[in-house]
Amino acid sequence: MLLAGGEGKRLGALTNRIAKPAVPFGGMYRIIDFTLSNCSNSNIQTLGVLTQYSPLELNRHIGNGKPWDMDRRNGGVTVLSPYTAKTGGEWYSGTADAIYQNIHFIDQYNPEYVLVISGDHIYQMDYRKLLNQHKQSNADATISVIEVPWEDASRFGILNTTENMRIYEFEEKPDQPQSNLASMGIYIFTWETLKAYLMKDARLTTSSHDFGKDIIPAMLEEERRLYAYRFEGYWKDVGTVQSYWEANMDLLDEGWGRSALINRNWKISTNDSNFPPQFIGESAEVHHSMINSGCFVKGKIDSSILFKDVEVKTGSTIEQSILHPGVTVGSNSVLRRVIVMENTEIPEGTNISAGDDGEPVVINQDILDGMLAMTGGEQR
Ligand code: ADQ
Ligand code: ADP
Repeated sequence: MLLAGGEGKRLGALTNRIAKPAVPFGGMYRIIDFTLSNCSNSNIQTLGVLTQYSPLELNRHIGNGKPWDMDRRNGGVTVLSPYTAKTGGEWYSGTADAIYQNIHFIDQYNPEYVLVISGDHIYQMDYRKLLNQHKQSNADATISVIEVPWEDASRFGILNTTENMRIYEFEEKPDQPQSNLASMGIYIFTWETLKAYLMKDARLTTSSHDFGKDIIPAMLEEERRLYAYRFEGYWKDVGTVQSYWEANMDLLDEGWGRSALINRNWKISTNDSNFPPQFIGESAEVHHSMINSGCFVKGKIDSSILFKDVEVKTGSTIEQSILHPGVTVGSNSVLRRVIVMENTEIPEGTNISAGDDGEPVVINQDILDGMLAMTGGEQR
């Protein structure tokens, strides 16, 4: 069960119209492609995707699931919006409620175990290893964990384990974290146990119906067998503009970027249309960047990611920036640490730079028009 319904307020303009998992990522993908590809590479054949906020583009992207080998008659991918749930017509109030409202969907398959994952993480993980550990330790729940920098710990569910990885302490986003071992929000549950807890939780008027806030603490309280599975590797929750920008820039790192995107044993699949080959003009200079097809480059590109069908005209410089599909940059413009959203037209001579320390700037046509009106169309 893939949770893809959060609003993603902290991504600002990027999620004005599209759900966070559908935000373009890495030159030709969307954020959710990494998780969907983990599912197909782990040989998961039945997947429910729980959507809620601005699901249109996300639904279109997932389609019948063919890119991820989920277009099958039995199982495959099913998009579960709040209105398709049995109790019907009510929005999912929290992550646990989203699963609760789809109990009948899960029961159709009579599973022994259920994997619960998020649509907004960048990582490569074989869920079969998580499942193996879960079975071996005869657990009620197994939570995938990773060590995070201490200064970030209060953004996560933080836990402590015994030597054999049994969890004895868990706190959702604590003000004063007692450890830096963080829940990745990736769980395997023994279905019978989870179902009982979901049904009990649904009756509690004081509950926020959230896995981290309610379900896990309730299981711990009753001394259920909760285990941690240590994940080794790259993992990033792309919940903020800063982390979205960093995760994109990380792909330009030859080590991780290469293993992430060109790994023949772990293919990242997406739903993408064909564009003609990119054209790199005579005056162009391109360094340390990813340029997708259909691009028309005559300016200077450094440490940047250009999605399909982007045009950068002569005399312009693009640095540490991310240009979504269909963006055009007029001549003699400068963009530094800027994220430009789909189809934005940047006029000639525009200069937009984020400071080195602050968050990167996010621009769409409305924001840009506002900026240009303020400066009377002059350079800023
Ligand atoms: P958060 O990331 O803050 O913490 P949350 O906001 O609950 O978790 O979102 C989890 C996932 O569910 C996201 O993919 C979100 O889009 C989706 N989602 C949220 N509300 C939903 C709804 N009503 N319907 C459908 N989908 C919904 C969680 C854990 C922490 C852990 C971090 C790791 O609670 O313990 O440390 O993930 O990122
Ligand atoms: P917010 O906290 O900004 O209201 P939400 O994620 O709760 O964000 O909701 C996103 C949008 O969906 C908002 O426009 C909100 O009014 C609407 N919304 C939220 N819950 C419901 C509901 N139960 N029924 C109908 N619309 C809802």
